[in-house]
Amino acid sequence: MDTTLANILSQFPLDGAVTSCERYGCGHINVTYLVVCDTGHRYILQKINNHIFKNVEALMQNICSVTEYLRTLMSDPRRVLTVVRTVSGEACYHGEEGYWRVYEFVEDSLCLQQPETPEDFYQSAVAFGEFQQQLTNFPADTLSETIPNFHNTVDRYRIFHEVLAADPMGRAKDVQAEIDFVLAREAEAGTLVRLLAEGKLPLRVTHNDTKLNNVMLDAATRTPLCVIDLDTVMPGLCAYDFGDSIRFGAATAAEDEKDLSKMEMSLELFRIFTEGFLKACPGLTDLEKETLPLGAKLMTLECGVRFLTDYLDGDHYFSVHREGHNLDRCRTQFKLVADMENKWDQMMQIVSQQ
Ligand code: ADP
Ligand code: GN1
Ligand code: MG
Repeated sequence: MDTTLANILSQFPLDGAVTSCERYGCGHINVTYLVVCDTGHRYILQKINNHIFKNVEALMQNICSVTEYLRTLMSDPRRVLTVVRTVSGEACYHGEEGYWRVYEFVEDSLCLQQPETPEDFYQSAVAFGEFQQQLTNFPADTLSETIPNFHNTVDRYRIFHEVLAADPMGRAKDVQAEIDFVLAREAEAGTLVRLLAEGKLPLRVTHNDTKLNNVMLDAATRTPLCVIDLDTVMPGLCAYDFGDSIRFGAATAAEDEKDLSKMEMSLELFRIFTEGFLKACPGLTDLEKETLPLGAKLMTLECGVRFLTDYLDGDHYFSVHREGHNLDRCRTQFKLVADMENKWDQMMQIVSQQ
């Protein structure tokens, strides 16, 4: 094993000697490794992306306080993500090599990129709905905003306009159709932000990155174990969590699929997710419920705008694995938005029937 990784791992009180440490998972933000010890004990090691998360101490503080809170509600240790503190008791190790943290590996679990069955998606809805429900009484004002304005779609547009005006890579001329798509929806994009500012929607503690691959299911029962990737847990709107789940999980193709004819939003998956989420998270206000379809549309639009912005800017934010990767991602998101616009009446009907 790499001596740098060995040195980093020596900062943590692991159960046994490390036998391997390999890159793992499909996240876009952190660098993730699977660590195996000679005792068979497994861990997740992550290099935290401190370009994106400017205050890593505050971020780890958020994660520790949320997981400690959730642990008081749960008896099974696999039902909450577990931070392994360093030998000196810190929530992460900070050295020349950056910021690193270790989690217990959630064993006998599944982490899916796409639902294998509709039931898997239903169970992920239960996981994210329960997560939000369990944090209803968590003191939101003790959490730091790990990325300010994370789902502030108006601010995402502001950044898009800035990058478009600068056009540092000279790429704008090739993506006029995508730019027009964004501009045509600018007025509507601010709706949730406005309803929040007007006090019409309540601020809750939300996950803010509710992709299907941020939930762990029990491999045997295929029911929820826990929600992971807690870097963006902070105050937010219910529609953000609902919406981001639909964006990723109700899509009929991968986020970076090149063949756009494969990409649609499945109304059946939308219905299934809505059912599971609302069952696990009752007590939403009427307006919160009513704005869930809008959450799906705006989270998808926002994500597409972020991919397009990063493409125009030279691919600094999201990990890219091929040329045009962010542009491909942006196109799938816009295809999904257009599909949601076509299916809008049915989406509203499904939510109102719950
Ligand atoms: P990113 O922010 O880069 O998406 P994640 O925290 O989501 O990073 O981790 C990336 C992937 O690593 C996850 O999608 C999952 O497959 C795996 N993973 C992360 N934490 C755990 C864990 N505690 N147990 C098992 N797998 C995990
Ligand atoms: C990133 O960390 P990961 O891969 O789960 C991003 C999300 C995007 C998502 C798009 C902190 O999520 O906001 O929706 O990629 N996370 C951050 O796949 O920016
Ligand atoms: Mg993730």
